Amino acid sequence: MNTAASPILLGTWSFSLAAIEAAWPLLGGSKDDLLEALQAACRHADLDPEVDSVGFGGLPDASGRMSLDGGIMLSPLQFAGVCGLRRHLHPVDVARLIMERTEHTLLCGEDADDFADRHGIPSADLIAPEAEAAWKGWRDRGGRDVVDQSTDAGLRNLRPVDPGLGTSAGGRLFRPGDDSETKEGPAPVGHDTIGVLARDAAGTMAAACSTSGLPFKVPGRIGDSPIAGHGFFVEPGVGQATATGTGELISGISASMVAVETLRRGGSLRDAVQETLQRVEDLGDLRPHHQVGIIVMDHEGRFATGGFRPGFLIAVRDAEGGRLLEPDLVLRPQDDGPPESATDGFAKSVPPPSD
Ligand code: SD4
Repeated sequence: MNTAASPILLGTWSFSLAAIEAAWPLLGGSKDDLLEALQAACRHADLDPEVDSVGFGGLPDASGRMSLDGGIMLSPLQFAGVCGLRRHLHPVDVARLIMERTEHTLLCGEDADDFADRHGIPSADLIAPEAEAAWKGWRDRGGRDVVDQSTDAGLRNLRPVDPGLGTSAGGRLFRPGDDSETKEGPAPVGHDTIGVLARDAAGTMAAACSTSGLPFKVPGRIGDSPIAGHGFFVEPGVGQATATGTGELISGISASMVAVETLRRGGSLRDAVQETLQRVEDLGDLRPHHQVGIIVMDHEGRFATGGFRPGFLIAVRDAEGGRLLEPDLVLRPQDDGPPESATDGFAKSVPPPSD
């Protein structure tokens, strides 16, 4: 549990530490500064080819094409998400435009890309050579339906396990088909997003998420990250939250909404984390690769964090500097390390096209 006062930036996973560090100088006293800081943090992760779950370094869908999702939120009256971008690298930039220049809260697909074009956002090549190579490897190993082919496709360890910084794994939480070992053990694989919670010196809160979603997902699949209440939620005067991990589970319980609603009903920050993770547990039918990480902040800038299973890390940047934290609560601490196997898949993907 943290008792930090404002201003503060929190990010999901160790790779977000560099992103929130880059954003920190932008965190001034205006709402515009706050949103700029969130955009800068997400852009930083989007641009990093070493981060294989967000933006340019992210892994494509089953067809070999990238699609990016994201969202931004100041309040239940000021938020927007965008999903399925195929030509624009920074979903949070597009989401902010939707929030500020339309009366809508969610745009998707080609029309969202066209919307970004019309507002002068340059289009970009979204797929890094390494990500394309990973997709080709997956395809060449017969990747088509992870449910049946998790072993053949090299997708044994599907749960994201954050190796922290300074390891050979760098920002890679997801390395499908990569059997290489890090110093800490098998190369971690998984799926993750950058979620950022910001609070400025004036006490204004805002949240954002950016992701490439699940690797090799069924084309058109959308997770939690662009949807308010799921990947992020902000309630001025109460608190805010962001969730990461298996989007289908996060959406199934409206995880960020549950966390903030727990605060609204008088629960503590720890209650909010516990309630959210317990709802995941209560879903039942959980598989070895399932993971949910949650960060909850109250309106005074105090926060608490949790992971359903071990392997989640949180980045903090405040007046004391930047650092990584272990979650305050891990609901299933016994589920340590990557799962031995994942006999059930997570993407139920379609066959990839042949050349
Ligand atoms: C999703 N939750 O699309 C997102 C991305 C992710 O941790 O894996 N985040 O499911």
